[in-house]
Amino acid sequence: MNKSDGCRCIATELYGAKPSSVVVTTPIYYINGAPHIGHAYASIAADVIARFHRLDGSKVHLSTGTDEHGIKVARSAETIPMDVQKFADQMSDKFREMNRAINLSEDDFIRTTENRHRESAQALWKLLEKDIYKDTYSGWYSARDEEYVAAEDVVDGNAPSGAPVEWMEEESYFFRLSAYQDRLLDYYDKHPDFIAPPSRRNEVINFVKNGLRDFSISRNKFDWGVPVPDSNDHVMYVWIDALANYITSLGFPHNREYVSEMMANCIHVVGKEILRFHAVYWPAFLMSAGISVPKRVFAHGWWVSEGQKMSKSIGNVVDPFEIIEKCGIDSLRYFLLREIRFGEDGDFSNDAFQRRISYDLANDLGNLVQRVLVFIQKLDGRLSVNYDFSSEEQILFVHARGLWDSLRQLMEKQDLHGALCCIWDLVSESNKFINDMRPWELARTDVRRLNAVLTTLCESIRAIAFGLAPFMPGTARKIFDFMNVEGKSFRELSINFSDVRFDPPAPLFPRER
Ligand code: ME8
Repeated sequence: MNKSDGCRCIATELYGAKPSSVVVTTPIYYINGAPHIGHAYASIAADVIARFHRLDGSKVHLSTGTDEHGIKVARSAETIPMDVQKFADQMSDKFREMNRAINLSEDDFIRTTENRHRESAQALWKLLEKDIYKDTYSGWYSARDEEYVAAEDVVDGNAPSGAPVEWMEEESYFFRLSAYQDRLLDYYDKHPDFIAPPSRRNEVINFVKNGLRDFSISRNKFDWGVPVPDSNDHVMYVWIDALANYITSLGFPHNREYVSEMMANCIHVVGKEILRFHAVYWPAFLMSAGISVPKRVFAHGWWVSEGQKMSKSIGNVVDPFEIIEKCGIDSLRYFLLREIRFGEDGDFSNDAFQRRISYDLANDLGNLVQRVLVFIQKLDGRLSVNYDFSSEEQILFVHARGLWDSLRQLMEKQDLHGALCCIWDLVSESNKFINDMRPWELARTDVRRLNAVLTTLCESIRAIAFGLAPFMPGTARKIFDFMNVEGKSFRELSINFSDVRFDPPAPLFPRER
């Protein structure tokens, strides 16, 4: 490695600017209960995707919020009893609190009871009117799922999800979904990456191939919802209202061209149970309204707790606030995204969580940073300029410099788990490099070589911290602070380690709190 391409690597050169727009969304959550680990998971995943693209130079809009209408919420308020709007205000605040606790970098928090949203949902309805007609609905409804259930799917009075159903008979507006079957199939065919992970694609295609029925999109025996335009006695079905949040957040009904352009760059992160709403109903609505269909709907899996479905009656609901208080948010973010592939189901077990914290975080990453920075303290916190790199060092340099490109490829597919594994490969290689290079011996025998070894390790740690920044923003920041580059953004970070005054490090992951 020569002087010009030695350790003076400039992040912006390495990582390249990629100015494009990316919209990332979380589901908007029902407010009938307090936020739990499942909500935190979906939002953390969306946050990582958003942060990654921001660091990669894109203009990002991350939206989240609360889904406040519908029978489920109205009934929850009734049982307290409490005014439903007041109930909504209180519960929505709990989700804002969760966002602060999980370090969500949202650009917008949207509540479906806001005026801007009512305006947007009603404007969307007007655009759909050519596909809307009035008829009478009679059939089964599951309030817990806020979903109509086909008669053949009702078993012993329950929906496939296990939720009880109730018979409904009322005048209703219908959306002509049946007219979109071919267009949807054509769309899936031409956009093979629209539904992710790929394993979920066939499930949706088969559902659509089995035939789409028009479905009811209003209620008239109930008023906790967005009023249907030009109708005195109907409110919108909560899912039309809810899905519209994504365009409300982009400014709809104003500036429709911009909204449509942004939707084409949109990645929806949703749980697998609501994939159908996002990959079938939502694109049909958008096609009908003349707005672009999102780029991707990523369906993530479900967490259970200690092997069992989380439920209040079992008392095994994982409370994100408690874990964050005890172990810190970055540990939780890491565990959720590392423990399972994004898209698969997971089991939140305390043992597995503790194992990840002590092996991956404290031992592998924490010790790497600690060992290197403690060594540098032995050199009075400074490295001398040294471009005399051995082939072992050059190999590690190349790995470190290639990290972001590898992450970019994985993050294109929202492979968050793969990205963390890729970062940990570099962590392991760096730890192995320390063991092979034996800096403790070099400190006695060859200080010049010691400088080269430590410089290489700093470059590797810098790349690790940069890669970790979307996943564990607090930890990445701490590492950069130890390296005394406070105030510089990760992208600007220009490395000449001989200019850096290193501070004595504190442990990255203190074992007890
Ligand atoms: O469905 N494991 O809201 P919701 C993993 N308002 N993720 C989980 C989870 C678990 N055990 N439990 C919940 C709604 N989630 C609608 C959405 S969007 C326009 C409207 C996550 O409060 C998962 O992302 O039931 C799921 O899709 C979301 O929370 C559902 O939240």
